[in-house]
Amino acid sequence: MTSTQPATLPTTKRAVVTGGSSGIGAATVRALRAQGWDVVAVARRAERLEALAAETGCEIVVADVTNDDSVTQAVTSITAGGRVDVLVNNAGGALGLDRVDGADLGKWSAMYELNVVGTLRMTQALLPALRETAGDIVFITSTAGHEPYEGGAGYVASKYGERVAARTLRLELVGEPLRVIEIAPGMVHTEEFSLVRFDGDAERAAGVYENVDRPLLAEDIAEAVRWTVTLPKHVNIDTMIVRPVAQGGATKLAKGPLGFQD
Ligand code: 8X3
Repeated sequence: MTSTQPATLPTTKRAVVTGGSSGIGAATVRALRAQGWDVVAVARRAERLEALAAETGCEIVVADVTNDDSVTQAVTSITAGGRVDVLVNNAGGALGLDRVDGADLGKWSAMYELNVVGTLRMTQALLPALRETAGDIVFITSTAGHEPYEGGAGYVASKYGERVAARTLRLELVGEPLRVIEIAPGMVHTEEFSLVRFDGDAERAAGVYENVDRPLLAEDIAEAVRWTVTLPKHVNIDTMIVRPVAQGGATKLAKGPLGFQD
């Protein structure tokens, strides 16, 4: 009689999520944990990570993707703890909404350092481990990496840079069994994205979403991540743009009720 049991039980997959302590990152940690995956949440804020670990059972590593030593230590600890099947490059953010003629050079540099160089640093450091598992690298870019908007140039430039890094890496990895997946969210109402962009100005941050009928939630993007990394391995979702129904483009946003139910 032929046994229908596999010779060995499937190995639990293990993902690393940067910017894992809040927003899309934390939602992705929850979504992959709910799928039965082991997940390492990486972020700077230990207290938030500890709360997420208590809630989800994820592993946590306190690290700053903009710092070489911090990433080296983090990756040493992550790889000592087991295999890495997926890296979700989610850490990132926007600073300000300044026109080019008045832009703050420091903010442009900081966004490039975080969104482009930080992502590169984590990707380079985990690539050997990902090669061992024929893993996936997910880049959470933005629709800002696809089209400019007034006041957005510093963020847009950094997200175009991140997107180009992802596209180039995909070309360079052809012939190896790794997937490079870009998920580009449009308007997502998270706790911190606009608050950080406007330097803690809660009123201005709330104004971004005012009268917008259902901006995306972090969970919507987490579901996109979960779906793309659980598809059969021969399917690579190259680029996925996700916007709320209210948004037709970076500068085209409906205000007021749209008259539909989820
Ligand atoms: C967030 C989308 O439109 O604020 O990445 O740039 S937007």
